[in-house]
Amino acid sequence: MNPRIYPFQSVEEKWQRTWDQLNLYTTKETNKPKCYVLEMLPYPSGRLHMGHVRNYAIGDAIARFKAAQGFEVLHPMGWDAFGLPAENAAIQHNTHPGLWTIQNIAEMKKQLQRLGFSYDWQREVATCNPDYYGHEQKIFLDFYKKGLIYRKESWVNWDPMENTVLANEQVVNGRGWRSGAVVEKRKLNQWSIKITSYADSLLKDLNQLKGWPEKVTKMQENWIGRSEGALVKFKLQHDQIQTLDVFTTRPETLFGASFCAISANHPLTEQVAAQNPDLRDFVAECQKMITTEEAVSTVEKKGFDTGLRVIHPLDEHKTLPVYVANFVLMDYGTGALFGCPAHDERDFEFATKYQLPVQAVVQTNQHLPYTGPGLVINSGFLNGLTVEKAREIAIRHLEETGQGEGRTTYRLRDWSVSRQRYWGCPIPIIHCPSCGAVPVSEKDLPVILPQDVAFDKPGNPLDHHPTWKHVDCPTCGQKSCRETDTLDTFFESSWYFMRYINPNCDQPLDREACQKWLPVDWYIGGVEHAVLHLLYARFFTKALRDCGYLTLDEPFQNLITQGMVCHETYQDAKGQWLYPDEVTKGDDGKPVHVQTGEKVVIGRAEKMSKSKRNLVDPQQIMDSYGADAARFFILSDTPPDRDFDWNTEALDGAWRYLNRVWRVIHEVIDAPKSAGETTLLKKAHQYLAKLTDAYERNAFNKAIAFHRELTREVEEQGEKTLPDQLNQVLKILIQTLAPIAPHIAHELWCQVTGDPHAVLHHQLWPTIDATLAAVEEITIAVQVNGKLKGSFATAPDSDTSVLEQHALTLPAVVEMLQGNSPKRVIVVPNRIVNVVF
Ligand code: ANZ
Ligand code: ZN
Repeated sequence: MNPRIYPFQSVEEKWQRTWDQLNLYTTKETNKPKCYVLEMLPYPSGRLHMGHVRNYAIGDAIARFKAAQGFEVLHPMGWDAFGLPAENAAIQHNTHPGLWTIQNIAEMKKQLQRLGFSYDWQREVATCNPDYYGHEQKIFLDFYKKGLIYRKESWVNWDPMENTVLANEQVVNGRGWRSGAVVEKRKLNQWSIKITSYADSLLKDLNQLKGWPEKVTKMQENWIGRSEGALVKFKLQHDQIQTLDVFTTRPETLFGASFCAISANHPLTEQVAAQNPDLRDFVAECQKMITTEEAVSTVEKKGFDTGLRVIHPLDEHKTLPVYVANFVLMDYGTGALFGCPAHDERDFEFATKYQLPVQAVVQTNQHLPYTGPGLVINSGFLNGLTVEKAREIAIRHLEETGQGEGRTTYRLRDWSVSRQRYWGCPIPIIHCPSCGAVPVSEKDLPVILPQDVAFDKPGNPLDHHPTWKHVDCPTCGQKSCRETDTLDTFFESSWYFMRYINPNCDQPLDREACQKWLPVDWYIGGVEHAVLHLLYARFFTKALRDCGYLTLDEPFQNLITQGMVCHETYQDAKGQWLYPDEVTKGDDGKPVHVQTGEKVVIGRAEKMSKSKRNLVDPQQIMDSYGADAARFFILSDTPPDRDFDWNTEALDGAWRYLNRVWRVIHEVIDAPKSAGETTLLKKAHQYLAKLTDAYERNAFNKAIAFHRELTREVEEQGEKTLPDQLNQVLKILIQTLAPIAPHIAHELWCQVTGDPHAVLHHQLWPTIDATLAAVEEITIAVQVNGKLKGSFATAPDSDTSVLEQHALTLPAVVEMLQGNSPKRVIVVPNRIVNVVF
């Protein structure tokens, strides 16, 4: 064996086998502090993609670093195994969704193991297993008994390609999030979860999530969409007992109201439509439309005058027309509004179209519609007040006169969980002709999916199954039917991380163990889950808490949303997308097709996707460079939360670097020792301090850069350094590489320690020797507009942002800025900060 070339195949295979035999990553019950590191569980599509590799490389680096720091780490993995692709595959390849899924899991598990991630495989969970979804059915029943689940006929988003209902969250720009098909509206009986009853605590508790990226908490805040305002009751002119209730955020503009508008699905609309065929046509037209807010906001505003009039609550001599309008959502507020064209753009557009009055009630010298602050005018007792004050007074007046009240509304909708699909968790309900919807008895759980299903016609195979759904009512014994809807697969992913804690528990959750292990300390996954999965999982935690399973409010303490893995795109002359390995450099250095030699057009880097073929298969990388190089590469150069641009040179570079570490360590161990005093040990502790800090902040790209520098120092000074000092240095070098490249690190560890059975994973992180790590301080001069104003001492090579921060807090600088922010701050590293304002 040539010791100068790192034999990654044999080394990686050897250690993976050994780790497995030692059960090295099995979490034990110890007295060590706990650390739960979790990566979002994958859908078993069949093969890992680079996004997975990045996600799990980040998680594994954290898990290994925490273990080295003395934590008892829980690091599980599982499969989000229900869902539509399995059914589609079954239809296309004439196989069974379950079989397809199991095969995919086996394939992907092999790949994960080949990457050497430190998962505790004994806790593996596949959500399509009755062992899992049976407990989920119990949770469903618990929620049902708590009144958190209900069934109602409602308008739903129907994906005509997937033949199923979609949640609002799954409609993107009016299309199905997965199929891309234009979504239609249908009226169906649906099971829904009352996530709205937790709207307030889901919003308030965002404050607790200090370890989450701000952009994610912001997205959730917007999604929950709390609006404060009032409910106003307008009396109908023809029937003054009935009122039309509207929700408004701007009750202070009531004197500027010139119409009311109601949804096409409002009960009042139905009343009028019963006698008005034209209105019926208009309603039908509205119902075809997609009613997600984004769709509604862009559609042309249309209305239909019902002929009804309502009495103005603050001026009984005034009446307003009532329109049915296509922009009024039935499931927001009360499904009705009053329009104030002078101060709302949409109302203005509507009023212009239907020639309704535009009366300004907030003073402005800008043109209408004006939506800013100001003093109220043309509004009787509200005149002269600020908008905020007038709002308060208007609400008090409405309350005192019994015409309304203060009201808070949320944009968040209840979560509709019914799916008309086979490959999902059966909803444990039986429909009895006399008793209605009856929960399946707990002793009859799990309700297991039948194996023998056919996909030969559209619709739900569970519904077509000859026997499965026919059962007797648990209450009265009458012939009844099982619910044939299955649950949205987001249901499974809302609680899997609690099941890992004790996957064999005979209850859904092991209360005591959850008490110990939750919350998850680090959760890593894609930002595309910012509002769906992450909101549902938060809701589940609170609902399960209220069902007595847990005592905690929030499931995920720290969240890392990793950026996408991007690659440039290639197209041939005909516009066909090409795979990266179909492209090479021609004689003139320009890109050409490998086979035809034809010219290739390079497009900018975009998220790797099948459709654009800008993919690199992780398997190929593992085969040609090894797991460590793949992991090292995907963590270098870019912080975890940024998009990662593929760079083949950097991949080669990662591989070459690991070889270099290998060679350098061998060379210095083997060198004849004519050693003396060097600065290497001091340097090593200085780098150890920087590396530790980088790992603490999950700045793996920084850690890698520091590691490269430390290797260079070892290369330069290693052979001249005293053996026992050198030994310490090499250990630091190896241990600080281990979270990212654990195989080579373990092998080198055995060589440096001379113990072929040493287990690096059991080694604690090296302790920083503060005296050795101490760096002389340097002085940074601080100028304001080019004049010297002071100075401060700091460590050499401090970040520019650190220097800038420090300079801006100097009293002399604060005084000169007087609370203004500087125009520019120029930092010359290690020397000077110049503040310009
Ligand atoms: C009168 C008014 C005057 C309004 C004004 C705005 C400006 P946010 O802030 O998003 O909560 N609205 C109420 N219910 C609605 C529904 N079901 N569908 C569509 N729009 C509805 O929006 C609240 C505002 O949206 C409410 O305040 C109402 O119009 C409208 F100068 O009431 B406003
Ligand atoms: Zn019955």
